[in-house]
Amino acid sequence: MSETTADIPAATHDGPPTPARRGAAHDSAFLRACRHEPVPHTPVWFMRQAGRSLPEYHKVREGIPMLESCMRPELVKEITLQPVRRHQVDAAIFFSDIVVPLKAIGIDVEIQPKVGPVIADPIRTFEDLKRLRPLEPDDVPYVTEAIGLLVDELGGTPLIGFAGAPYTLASYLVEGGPSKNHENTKAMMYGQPELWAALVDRLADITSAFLKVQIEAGASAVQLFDSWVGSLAPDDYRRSVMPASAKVFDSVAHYGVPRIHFGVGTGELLGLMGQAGADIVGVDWRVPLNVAAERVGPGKGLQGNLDPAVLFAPTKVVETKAREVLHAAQALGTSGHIFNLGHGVLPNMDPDALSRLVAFVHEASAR
Ligand code: 1CP
Repeated sequence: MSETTADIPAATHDGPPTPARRGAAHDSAFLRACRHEPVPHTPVWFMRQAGRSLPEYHKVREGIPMLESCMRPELVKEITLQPVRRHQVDAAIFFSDIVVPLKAIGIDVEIQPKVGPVIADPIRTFEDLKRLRPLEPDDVPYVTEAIGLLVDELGGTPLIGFAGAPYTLASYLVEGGPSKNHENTKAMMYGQPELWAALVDRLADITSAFLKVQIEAGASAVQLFDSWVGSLAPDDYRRSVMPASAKVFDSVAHYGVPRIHFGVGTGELLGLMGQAGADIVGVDWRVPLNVAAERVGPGKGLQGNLDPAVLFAPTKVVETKAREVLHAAQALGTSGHIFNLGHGVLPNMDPDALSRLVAFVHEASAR
């Protein structure tokens, strides 16, 4: 990282008084680790910690469709805070979804229970691209409002904003929904490279705008989820995806907030994902962190990487495996590691196992 959150020039923000608000979290273990500064303990949070396995989440969401719930600031605040209260994690992740900006510009998308995002009219032609208009802050006023409420309430706990990366968003838009093999997406990428380049470039602009809204409203860090990019070979990633993801990282570089880049099954892409512009690279459970550190190279932090399925094993096993993660992270030196799962919390996970894991990581890494 070239800048720290302390260096954010106030003049670059014309929205709410963000640097001062973010300032409350400046000395948190999470932001210190992002800046490679000494930490009192390894910070920990979980991807998909909001929602999913928490009974209090299912209670407040009852009868409210997923995307509608993302548009209600008080509800978003409550759901974002639930895992912070319950697990004592070191960071909150904003409750939203990667398809929220697409819905906000008028794409007909729904999140179907137990399925995921479903797009009524997939994007397959240059004509279809016209539907992907730029995102303006006024398209997502509920995001700005919810983050304002949250930052006030979170105090010293940092809030992570996020967005879907161009490849992962493109996979939903082109396939029309979740897909195992991404055959239509790859057919476009290989067979119509100009259309593909135009698609991911538009998505880069939408994603950049969505992250900017969150940062200007007070998010302390951002994570770009390229969940499904692990299905690509490195050369294809470099040629067809990296320019669009790099555009996103560049567009928010001047804010000086840490930028995390995560994908699943991306062992072969870790170096390139760092080069795309991330300050911290998220690693799934397939690559030990000491190996990931070599692939990513010096100067970048790492986030991860306990296999989520380990949480279904007895506590002793969870602790042994968590200790192995902490041990492998020592390759990074004394800081620059954020403990997380190698992918999201699973819906049927025992919330108490997650709380125990947070306490264990704090205790085992206390310095
Ligand atoms: O901690 C949190 O849960 C924060 C909010 C959050 C985040 C960070 C949600 C709420 N979604 C996401 C990101 C997201 N959404 C990703 C990237 C992260 C990842 O890889 O897990 C992806 C790929 C999506 C798309 C999506 N939305 C899926 C995956 C479908 C597939 O292709 O397999 C699903 C199931 C959703 C719905 C969704 N989003 C969020 C929640 C809590 C849910 C479940 C819906 C519900 O509770 O009704």
